[in-house]
Amino acid sequence: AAEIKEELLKKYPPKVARKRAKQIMINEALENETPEITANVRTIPGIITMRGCTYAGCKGVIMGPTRDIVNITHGPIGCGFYSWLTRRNQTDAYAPDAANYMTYCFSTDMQDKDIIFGGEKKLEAAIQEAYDLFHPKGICVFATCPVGLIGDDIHAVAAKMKAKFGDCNVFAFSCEGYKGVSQSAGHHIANNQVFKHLVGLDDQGKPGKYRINLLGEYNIGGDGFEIDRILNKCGVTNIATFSGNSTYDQFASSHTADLNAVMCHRSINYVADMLETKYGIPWVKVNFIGANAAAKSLRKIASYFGDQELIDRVEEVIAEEMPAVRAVAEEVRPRTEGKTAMLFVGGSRAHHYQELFKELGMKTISAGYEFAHRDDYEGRQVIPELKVDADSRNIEELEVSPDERLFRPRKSQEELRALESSGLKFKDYDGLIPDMERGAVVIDDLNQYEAEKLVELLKPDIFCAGIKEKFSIQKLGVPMKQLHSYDSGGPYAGFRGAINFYREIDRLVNSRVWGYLKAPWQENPELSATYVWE
Ligand code: CFM
Ligand code: HCA
Repeated sequence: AAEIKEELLKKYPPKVARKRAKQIMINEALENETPEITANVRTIPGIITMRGCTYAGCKGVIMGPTRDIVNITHGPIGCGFYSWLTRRNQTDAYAPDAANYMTYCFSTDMQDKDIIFGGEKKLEAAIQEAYDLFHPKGICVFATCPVGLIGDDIHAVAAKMKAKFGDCNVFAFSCEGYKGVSQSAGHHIANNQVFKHLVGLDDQGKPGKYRINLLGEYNIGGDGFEIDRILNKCGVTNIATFSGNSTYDQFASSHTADLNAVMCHRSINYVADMLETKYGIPWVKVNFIGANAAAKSLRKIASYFGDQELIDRVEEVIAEEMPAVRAVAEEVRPRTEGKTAMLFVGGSRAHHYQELFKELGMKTISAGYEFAHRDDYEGRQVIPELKVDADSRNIEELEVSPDERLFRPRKSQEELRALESSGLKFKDYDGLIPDMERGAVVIDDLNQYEAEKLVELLKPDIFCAGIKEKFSIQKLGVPMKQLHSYDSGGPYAGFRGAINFYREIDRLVNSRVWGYLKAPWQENPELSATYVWE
């Protein structure tokens, strides 16, 4: 395995190789010890990264899936267009009274003259137009790179319009693309503003006996619909999903839930902490990707509430759902057993999807995140030792204290301790590395060059990543599955999702079509355009 790392680094100039060496790790730790990896640092200039920008993380990822807030991109049109539903986040537009603005792409469409003379007037007019047309509950404004550079005060414009309307919550996000090292900074900026301007405004919330929020689930390919189906069946009420299939009112009443279940740790773990500090809601990590993982998560939620009625109901649901899942797994497994996978996705799927591959008897030989932090690799125990650098200091950390009116501990200290000693872990996430086999290659912020090299060296049966990687991998003769957009498939969460995934992976790893395909330059070497140094 060490040779693999050496091979990956061989072509780099020494300084680049030294930096990348800290982000490439062979999982060869001693027992009970997780090796350290460098993460959440700037991509080296010149490298073709898989990452996106801070604006993408804020507007596209976190706020994109909310249907009844008008999201206005203040910037050139490309930014708004790129972040317009490319993520395949779905919403239930048939819900009663559902206002759905997700099919629109709102942008101030900045031009050269706005860059020169300032864009605040144009932004004000855009907010007014959106209000007049739709009368939405909320309007959000997102800054793009040029807005940060010219210094438009988007927060002042938003505050002015909010005061003017009186019945529409207008707030803004300083999520200029260049602001952080990746999308991750954008998640934080988005979540902070939602927490400050929206959470806690509505004390009603849906009624129910077992009331939770689902944090870090974005309803890609309908994953959230399947999770909601399962929760409903168990009798668990989902007050708010952050932010798949979400609405303004869900966010506003999320502080009334009694438990936060955290799915994507990277994009939202700090919100779970803030909700606990301010309102007294404990949190647990869950994972609904993989049938066994989903069952485990349901049991975790049930054990938190501790009612025998719920515990029994969850077991009934699992017993009802599992036979169909097992039947497909058994059918497929003889064809998938022993095959190998590589997973390179943003911040949590590279970990979560390993569960599904395990259920197919497949081995994840290499994986990594585009932009997750060390705690997502090594576990939350490293958080106190994380280095604060100029880039992370740039992202606001909210100071949160118990709310005088709304803080209400959901369980007493003794109850929490009793639950912990019975095996339920709060605020806990061990990260990806401990779940991976020894000798597996863990790589942070993988790039185009390394992706191709890795496939050439380890020849996986399937490679999972995003749209930028898709075609270059297929040209190497290896099947490629997008784990961001799911190509056009999904859902893959929950029990029905597991069935969809088993069938899809069976088709992919057992189809020989990519192996037969030759890229034009493989058939006609004169097209390979090799640069010859004279
Ligand atoms: Fe969380 Fe996500 Fe992901 Fe993410 Fe993303 Fe995404 Fe992703 Mo693309 S919030 S970190 S910023 S699970 S958009 S729904 S698929 S990179 S692994
Ligand atoms: C983003 C969104 C993205 C991109 C996916 C991809 C998504 O990072 O801005 O590269 O295929 O999930 O749509 O992560």
